[in-house]
Amino acid sequence: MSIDHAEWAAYLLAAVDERQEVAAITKQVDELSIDDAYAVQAALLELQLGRGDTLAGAKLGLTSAAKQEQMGVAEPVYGWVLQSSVIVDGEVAVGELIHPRAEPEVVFRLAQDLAGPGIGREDALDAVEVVLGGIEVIDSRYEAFSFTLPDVIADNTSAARVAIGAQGAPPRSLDLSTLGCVFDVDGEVVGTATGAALLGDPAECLAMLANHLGKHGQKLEAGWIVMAGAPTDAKPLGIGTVVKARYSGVDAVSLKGV
Ligand code: 0L1
Ligand code: MG
Repeated sequence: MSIDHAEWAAYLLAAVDERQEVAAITKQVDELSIDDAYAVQAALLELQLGRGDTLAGAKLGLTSAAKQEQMGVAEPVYGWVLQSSVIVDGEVAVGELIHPRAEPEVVFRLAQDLAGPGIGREDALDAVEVVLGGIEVIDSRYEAFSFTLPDVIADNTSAARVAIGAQGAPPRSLDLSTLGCVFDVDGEVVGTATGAALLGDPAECLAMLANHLGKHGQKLEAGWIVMAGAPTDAKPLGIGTVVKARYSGVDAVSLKGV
């Protein structure tokens, strides 16, 4: 039976709107291919843009062993960052979400468009204006935060909110594979990693995303932010929880659940 991409996109958007977890798509269909999953993701984006939202950038997820092990999924995934998801004030309204988790992110802001195929690490770095620290709030729309690879792709890779540090650094002023990250929850260190956790180098993640989009005739655009993925696992974010991601060479980011 063929997959109705628009129907499943509406199903996921209703879960977002109603703040209600829903059964994974793969529990309800015979097969959800990776291509179908990205088509559902595209249909979901179309619905969100149709409501007046705009694109702030793109993201990778599951680019570190820590995240792949946490979620039981062994491949990187790609998604979109909506302007409405970008947090500007250091607080996240937990009641707007289902079961949010927070995770540190290495973030690129692009000075130039970047279009695959054939993009390597150096091409990717050429397109970057600045490297920033971030925290992503993910919020799977699926029951118990549990899914297969195609499910999480359809669900725009659990994207929900992102906060970005004020001051970053030019990409070639940093050794991205030794860029340090310490993740705190309520003042306690819960995770540590270096940029090498992200496919050996976060710039490789950026190149991978540009090449993935190139296969679909799409590109990363100047001015966008791109999240390279979380180098540590994600932690639950409740009301009153304060999470902080500290980085070597770029500003720290804090977020409080309210
Ligand atoms: O953790 C998850 O929900 C898996 C999807 C990828 C999310 C991410 O790493 O940004
Ligand atoms: Mg993430």
